[in-house]
Amino acid sequence: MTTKNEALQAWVEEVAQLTKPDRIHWCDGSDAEYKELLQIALATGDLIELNKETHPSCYLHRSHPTDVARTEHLTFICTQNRDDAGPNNNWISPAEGHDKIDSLFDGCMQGRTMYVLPYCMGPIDSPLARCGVEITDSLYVVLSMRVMTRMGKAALARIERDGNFVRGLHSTGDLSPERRFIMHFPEELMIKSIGSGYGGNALLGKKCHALRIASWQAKSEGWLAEHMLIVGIQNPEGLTRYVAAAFPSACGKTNLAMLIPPATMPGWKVWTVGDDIAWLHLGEDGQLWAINPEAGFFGVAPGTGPKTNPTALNMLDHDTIFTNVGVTADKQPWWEGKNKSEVPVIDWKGNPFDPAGGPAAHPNSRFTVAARQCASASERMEDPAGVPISAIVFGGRRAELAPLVFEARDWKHGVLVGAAVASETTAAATGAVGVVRRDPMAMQPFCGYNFADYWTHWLGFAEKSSKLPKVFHVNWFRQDGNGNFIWPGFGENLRVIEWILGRCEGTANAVETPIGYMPAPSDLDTKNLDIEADTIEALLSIDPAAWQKELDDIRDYFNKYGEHMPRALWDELETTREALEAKL
Ligand code: GTP
Ligand code: SPV
Ligand code: MN
Repeated sequence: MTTKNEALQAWVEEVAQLTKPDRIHWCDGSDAEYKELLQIALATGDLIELNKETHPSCYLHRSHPTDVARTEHLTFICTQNRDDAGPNNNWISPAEGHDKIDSLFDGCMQGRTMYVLPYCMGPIDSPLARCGVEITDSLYVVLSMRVMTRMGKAALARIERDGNFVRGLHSTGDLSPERRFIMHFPEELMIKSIGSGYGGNALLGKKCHALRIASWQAKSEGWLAEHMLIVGIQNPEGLTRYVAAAFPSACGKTNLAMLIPPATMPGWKVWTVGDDIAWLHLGEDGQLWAINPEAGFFGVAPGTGPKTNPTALNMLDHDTIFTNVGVTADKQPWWEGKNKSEVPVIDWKGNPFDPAGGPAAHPNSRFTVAARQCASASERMEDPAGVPISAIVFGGRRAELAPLVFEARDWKHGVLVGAAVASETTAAATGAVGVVRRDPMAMQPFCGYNFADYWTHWLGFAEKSSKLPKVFHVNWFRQDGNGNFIWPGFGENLRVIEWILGRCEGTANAVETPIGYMPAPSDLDTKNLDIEADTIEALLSIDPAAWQKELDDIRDYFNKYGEHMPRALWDELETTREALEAKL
């Protein structure tokens, strides 16, 4: 199979000349092809078959031990003007970038097969969907992209019809961190990634295309590409409202997207539309409409258990690829928090498990599974128009400071609330874990251009519509002095969502505070919730002195963006500061 699209044909030939593969395989995405590639992956050891009885068609992949998370210091945005990439990105010029990375691609596929993967991000018949082609020499990437995107024939047909597509070139190279780069050329709609086989570095449809390149396109075309889950919340009266929420990596998006209402909240239902990425467009009705560009979930395994996320656990017992989890004696996948009755005997590196040597599953071990396997999958997951968003929720992992929930005064204040998100770092990226860093809109690793221009773009929506969603901030991760979470989280988070939707409908009460509107303890539904009154009090109060320090930190951070900073954000910060000072 080759293509009628001459630009694509020419690019594939050009890449083959550079990388010198033994064979070229154009993927059609069919079941027969999947079976054939799976057999090769099992023979090469790229995949290991798990227990056929308990986990039919489930496989384990072990990545190189130095290649288990995104590597942000090796990720670049290559634009003509350095300013366009902004202080939030690593930058080198496109010419230098191509030079540097092409020298690593030279001959890197010798003796290997080069796979050409046409894929579509978003429902194949959606005008909001976009296509790409990834060229890779990794079978793990091929098999994962088939789950995570609409990959194959239909995508190629769309590319041949519309003409445009994002180009992604990937090779695992020699896996050496010294020769690992993930480069983006937004002006050319191109991605080049070498030296890593890990998810976010290698499955180019996901963070590289659907966030970094798409955010760049979204800016010039008037839409938003965001690191957000999309979830439908159905109340006991049967009314469903959709919420989009941006939390940094490993801070609870998949869990909220698949939340199981607590037994104490009968009649509520939760419908999953997406768990990681949302593309948002203003509809003709003035509302913000969201599609999930992905077709699968690449979720964090540790902590996924029968109490925390049974919906996820239940979809993982067939047709799933696991990456870097442990294994039990009878070859079942295992990770910390999965359940208490099974025990791991092999760790994520493939060695006999020794509890003294760390966890059995890598803290950033993951599952890759088709969205249709999710019991709470929304019937509108495939809707070409997407779903209308009532509320945008920002959040972070903050042991201190940030209350359980607050509401922005209006859209512009909401942009400040998003731009001011900070969160403790997690195992989703290499580097220290548990350090608070600024992560605006949960997009620090993913915004493909200057954050200040991005905030200007966000602010601009205020002029385009009067029906924008309300904006909120949540924190499920407040801790007591002993490091215990004081909010039960998971299913109980629905109580906070209930208040949020009540605010959107105009039925829930709030008190005005310097940082925005907050529920008084009596405004939050805590019926049958086993929690002390003073814990609720602590979760719903703010410390003005600590917040003043936080505002200083936000100011210092914004100063890095110099002339690019939109005036309106400084004004919002000043309004907040004045309100706080009045309380001190
Ligand atoms: P990425 O896929 O990296 O973007 O992560 P994510 O935002 O989807 O995070 P996910 O839902 O996978 O959660 C990450 C970790 O946080 C898991 O170990 C969860 O068990 C834990 N977690 C999620 N929600 C909560 C919560 O409400 N409270 C607490 N304490 N932990 C939570
Ligand atoms: C994240 O780190 O936010 C993820 C996993 O969702 S990755 O695809 O590796 O980016
Ligand atoms: Mn993510």
